[in-house]
Amino acid sequence: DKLRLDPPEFTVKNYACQRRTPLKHNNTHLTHALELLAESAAFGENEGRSVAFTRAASVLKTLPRSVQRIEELRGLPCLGEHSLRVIKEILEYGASQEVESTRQSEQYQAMKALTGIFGVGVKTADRWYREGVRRPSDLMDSEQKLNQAQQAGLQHYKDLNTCVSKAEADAIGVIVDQAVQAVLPGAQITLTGGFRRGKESGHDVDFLITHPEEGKEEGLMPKVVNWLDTQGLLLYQKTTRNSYLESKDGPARPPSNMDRFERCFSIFKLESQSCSPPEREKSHQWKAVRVDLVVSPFSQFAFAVLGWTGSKLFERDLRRYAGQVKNMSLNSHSLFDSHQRCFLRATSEEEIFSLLGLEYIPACDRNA
Ligand code: 8DG
Ligand code: MN
Ligand code: MN
Repeated sequence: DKLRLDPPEFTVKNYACQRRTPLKHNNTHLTHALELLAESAAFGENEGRSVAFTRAASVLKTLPRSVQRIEELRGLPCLGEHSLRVIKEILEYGASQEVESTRQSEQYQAMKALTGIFGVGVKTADRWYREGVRRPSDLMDSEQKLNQAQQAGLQHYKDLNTCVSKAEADAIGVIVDQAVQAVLPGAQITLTGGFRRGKESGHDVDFLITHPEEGKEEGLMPKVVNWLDTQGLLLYQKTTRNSYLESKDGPARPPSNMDRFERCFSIFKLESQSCSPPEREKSHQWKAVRVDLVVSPFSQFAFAVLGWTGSKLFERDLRRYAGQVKNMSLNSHSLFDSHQRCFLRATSEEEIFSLLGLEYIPACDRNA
C-alpha cells in the first residue's frame, strides 16, 4: 500500500552514543509512561525488560517533534512490540491502562517509596515488601535490621527525596573545592553526573577529583573526607579505596563494569543558602544532600569524566558499541583494543569518541 512506500518519518541511530539526546524534548507524556514501566520491571528484577523500555523512551527523546500517529514510528530502532502497544494506546486514548494500573498498584508504590531510601536496593525493598513493609515509616518501629547507610537514609528521607538544585550543587562545589585545596593544593574538581549534562536539578551531586601531577592524588580521599568531617559538614560517608591494579602492560581490566577509583558516597549537611528569615524559622537551617566523590589519576581523567557524566543508558551504549562494533573494551579507566591487544591513550573526551569512530556528542546531548 501507499503508506509503506513513503520514506520513514524519522531516522534514528541504533546506539544512544551515536545520537544527540537533549534534556528537553517533545514527547514527555510518552517517555514518562515508558520509564515508569522500566522502573516497575527493575523492581521485579527483570533487567532486560527494564532496559528495553528505557531504550524505547530514549529513542523518543531524540525525535525533533512530538509524535502524533503510531505510523510515524515506522523503522525506528529499539521500539519493541510492547512499547509500541503502550505508545499507541496513549496516542489514541491519552493514557495506557497498563501504565496507570502499575502506577496505582500497592507493590509499585511501596517499592518506589522503599527504594527511595538511601542504601536500600531492589533486593532489600522486595524482601521488606514480602514481609509487609509498605512505607519508610513502617521501618521506624519494626524489628528490621538497618545498616548505617539505611539508618542515615531513613533519618534524612525527606531531604534526600527533595531535588538538589543547580545552586545547591554549586554551593557544594565551593565546599568540596575548599576541602580539596586545603589537603592538596593544585588538585582539580569537576562537576559530573546530571548537572554536567545541563540538568537544573538532580538526586545527588557528583564530583571527580584529580591532580595534574600523576600520583599526587593517591590517598587523597580519606584526607578530603577527614577535612569535611572535622568541619561538621558530613552526616554520613562511606569511602572505598582504589582497588585498581596496575600490571606491567598497563592498567589491568576490572572484572565488572564497576570501576575501581577511590570514591566516597556521602550525605552533606548543607547550610541553607538564601531562605527568607520567616522560612528559616519554620524548618531546620540545613538540608541533607547526597554527594558522590571520585578520585582519578590524571592519566585516566578523560575516561573518568566520560564514565561519570552519564546518562546511565548513554554509558551502557558506549560500552556496548565499543565491544560490538569496534571490538574494544571501554570503562571509566581505559580503552582496550582487543584486536591490536593494546590500550589506547586519550587526554580528552573528544579523543575517546574519535578512537571509537564516533561523532563527538557534547555532555548536554547525552541525556539518553
Ligand atoms: P541524577 O543524579 O540527577 O539522578 O542523575 P545522574 O547524575 O545521571 O545519575 P547518578 O546516579 O548520579 O550517576 C551519575 C553517573 O555516574 C552515571 O553515568 C553512572 C555513573 N556511575 C555510578 N556508579 C558508577 C560506578 O560504579 N562506576 C562508573 N564508572 N560509573 C558509575 O553511578
Ligand atoms: Mn547524579
Ligand atoms: Mn551519583
